[in-house]
Amino acid sequence: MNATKIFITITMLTCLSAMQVLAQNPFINDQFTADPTARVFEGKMYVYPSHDVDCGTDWFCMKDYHVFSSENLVDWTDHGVIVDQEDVEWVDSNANAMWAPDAMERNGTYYFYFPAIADTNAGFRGRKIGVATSETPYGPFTPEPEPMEGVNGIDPNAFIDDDGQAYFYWSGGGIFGAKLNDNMLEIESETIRLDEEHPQSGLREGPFMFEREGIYYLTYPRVIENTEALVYATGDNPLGPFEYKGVFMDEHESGCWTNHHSIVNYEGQWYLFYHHNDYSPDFDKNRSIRIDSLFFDTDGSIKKVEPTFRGVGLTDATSEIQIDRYTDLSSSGASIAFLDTSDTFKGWKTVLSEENAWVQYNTVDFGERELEQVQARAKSGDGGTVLLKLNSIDGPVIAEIELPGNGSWSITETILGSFEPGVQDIFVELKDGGSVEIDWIRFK
Ligand code: FUB
Repeated sequence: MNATKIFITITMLTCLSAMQVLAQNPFINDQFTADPTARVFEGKMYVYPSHDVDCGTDWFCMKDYHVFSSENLVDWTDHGVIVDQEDVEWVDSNANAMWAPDAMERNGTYYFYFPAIADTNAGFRGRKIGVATSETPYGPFTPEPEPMEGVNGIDPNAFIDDDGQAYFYWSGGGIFGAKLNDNMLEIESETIRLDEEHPQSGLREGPFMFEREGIYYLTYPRVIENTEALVYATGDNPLGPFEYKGVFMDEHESGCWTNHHSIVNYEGQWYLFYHHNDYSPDFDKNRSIRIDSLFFDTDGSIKKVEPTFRGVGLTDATSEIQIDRYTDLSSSGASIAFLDTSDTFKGWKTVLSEENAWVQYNTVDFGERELEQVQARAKSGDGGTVLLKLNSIDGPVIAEIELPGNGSWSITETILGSFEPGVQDIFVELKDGGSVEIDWIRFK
C-alpha cells in the first residue's frame, strides 16, 4: 500500500450476529449432519446426509433425513425433511436409527435408500434397508411399504454402470454387494462378500462405489488404530475382486470415531464429502458434514486428502469471510475458538495474541469490483493494529485496521489501498497490540 495513504477508521458497536455464511467446513451450519452422500442430479449437487440430533442419550439419535442442494458448493439450500421414521410402515419409530442413506436416479425416478431398525410388529426383524421414491431429487418421497428383501445391514449404496446394470452395496459384519434389478427396488443376484481378502482388523462399513477411467473404486471407512479412516480398493468389475490399496483419509485427530463419505465429480473436479464433529467436540455422535477436493495420481491411485476448514469454492469478497475457516495459521500466537461455547452453531473466531501472528484464507473472489473498504467484526481489550495483505505473508498491505480497545464486539471500517481485484488469497496479521479476536471480515 502507498505509505502516504490515509486510513479512515469508523467503529460501530454491534450486537453479536447469529447469521452464518454458508460456506467452508462444515458446510451445513444450523443442524448436525453426517454420512453425506453427494449426487449430481439435473446439473446440481445434491447431498443426502443423515441427521444427528441430541436426544440427551450417549448414542446416535437419528429420526429423519433432509436433502440439501447447491450449484456452487458454497450456498446450500435445505429442502427440508424428505423421509421421517414416523412415516415408514416397517420402521420401529422409537429406534431413532435412520443411519447413512444414499440416492440414485433411474429413468426419471429418484430412489432414496435408507437403513433403519425394523418394527417386529410389522413382521420384520433387525437392521433392514428401505427405499422411498420421488419424481424429483428433493421429494416428496414415498416409502415402499416393506424393506428390501435379502438385504440385512446398514449403509446402502447404489451404483449404475455405463452399460445400465445397477449394483447395490451395504455393510454389516463386512462389505457386501449384489446386482440390483432394473426396478431399483430388489437385488437380483446372489450376495457377494467384497472385502474378504482385505485386512480384517478393525470395523468396516459405509461402502461407496464409483468408477473412473475403467477402474472401479470400492471405498469404505475402516478402523485402523482407534477410529475410522477412509480406505479404498480397486477392481475391473463392479463386484470385484477388489485389491486393497490403503488409506486416503487418516483417522480424525479430534477422536471423532466415525467417518463416512462419498466421492463425486462435479464440473470436472473430484470432491470428497465426509463428516467430522466440528460443532460438537465433546460428543462425536453429533456430527457435521464437510467437502474437500480429491485428486488422483496418474496410475489412478487416490491421493491422500487432508481435511481442511477452508473447504472448497470461491468466497465472495463482499460476504462475511469467516477467516477462522482458515487455509493456514502462523505456528504461534494464532488460534481458533468458539464464539459462544453454549451455542456452537454461532461459529468460531480467530484469536491473534502475539505480534506477527497471522491467518491465511485462500480464494476470495473480488470479481472485477473496485472495492473501497474492509469491515472487520472484532473485539480487543487493549486495541491492536491488524494488517491485511494479499498473496503471501510478505505480500502487499492493502489495509491497516485499527481495532479499538473497548473489549466489545464492534465493526471497524477501513479504507482499502488499491490492488488488482480477481481471486486473491488474503492474510490477516497482528502488527501490534495485545490480543485481538476477529469474527469475520468483509469488503465493500
Ligand atoms: O451414522 C450412523 C453410522 O455411523 C453410519 O451408518 C455409519 O457409517 C457411521 O457413520
